[in-house]
Amino acid sequence: MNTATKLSGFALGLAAVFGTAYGVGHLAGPVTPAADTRHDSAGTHSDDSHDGGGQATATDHLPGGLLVSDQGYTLQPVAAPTGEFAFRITGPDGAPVTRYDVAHDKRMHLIVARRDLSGFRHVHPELDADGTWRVDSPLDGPGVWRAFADFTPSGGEALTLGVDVTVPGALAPRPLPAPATSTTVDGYTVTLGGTPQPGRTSTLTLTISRDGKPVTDLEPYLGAYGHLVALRQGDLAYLHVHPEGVPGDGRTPAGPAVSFAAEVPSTGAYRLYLDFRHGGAVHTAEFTVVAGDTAAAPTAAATPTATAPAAPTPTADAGHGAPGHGHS
Ligand SMILES: [Cu+2]
Repeated sequence: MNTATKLSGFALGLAAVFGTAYGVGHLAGPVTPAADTRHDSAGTHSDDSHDGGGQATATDHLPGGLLVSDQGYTLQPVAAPTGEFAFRITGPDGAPVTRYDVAHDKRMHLIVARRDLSGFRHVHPELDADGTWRVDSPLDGPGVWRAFADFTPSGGEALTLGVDVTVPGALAPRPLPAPATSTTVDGYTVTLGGTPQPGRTSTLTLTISRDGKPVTDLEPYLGAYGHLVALRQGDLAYLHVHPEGVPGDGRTPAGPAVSFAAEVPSTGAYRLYLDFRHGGAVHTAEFTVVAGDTAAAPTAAATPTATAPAAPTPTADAGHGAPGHGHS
């Protein structure tokens, strides 16, 4: 088993993810901002001018997933047969990207969630020769979905692009569930220890049990004992956080606890999604957490979809007549 290579790749991925998600350049060591990459238009990047060591841009301070196009790469959903979801990534030259680096065992991670933070899925599409990614649609029902493509183009750095996709039909918006430190999924109980703090690294520890017994034989999933995605309420900023320790490194237990180093970019409510593998299946445990000022704690009334069920933004209709809206 090529542990050194996997570990190295994992560490590189980790640095890239953290750099992208949190804008903490010091974690990304070799990544240095390059003045010419402030321009995202095609043509400012040539394949031989970047070795993957650094394509920092003015958007580096943003969390991932907020942009449909960044650093010359654009996420484009394409028409697909019923039951399938398909998309392309076009590169700085405008052509679909066909070469990707493997990160966390896969060349493409597709994460979807509705705008109300329900319906989370994490799937792995297959790449056609022409650069189209296809997968059985994870868009499980009507609503406005955010689809995140988390990938590393060969010769580039890790990126997470996001795009809204609407599935027509009657929408039953879900209020954000209240913050909790314990949840159940598929017969497992998962507890959350730790609280994310804006702007600094916090340890989040998720502990898994079943029938009252700690689970100590978690199975590696994508090279780790757990994958944690956090989405910020309000804009679905995407934070992909990875566990401390790697299966097989001689010091990382296979449960019941999996710890993550997480840093959230702001106060506010976040939905955490923990993917873990046990019994030959992947399970997803979800939590709502509030970072920083607890006055920002979510309530049903504060949930965007509660005031505008058919729109992804709370003031799309009411705002025009509201005092101080600023149409002058
Ligand atoms: Cu994945």
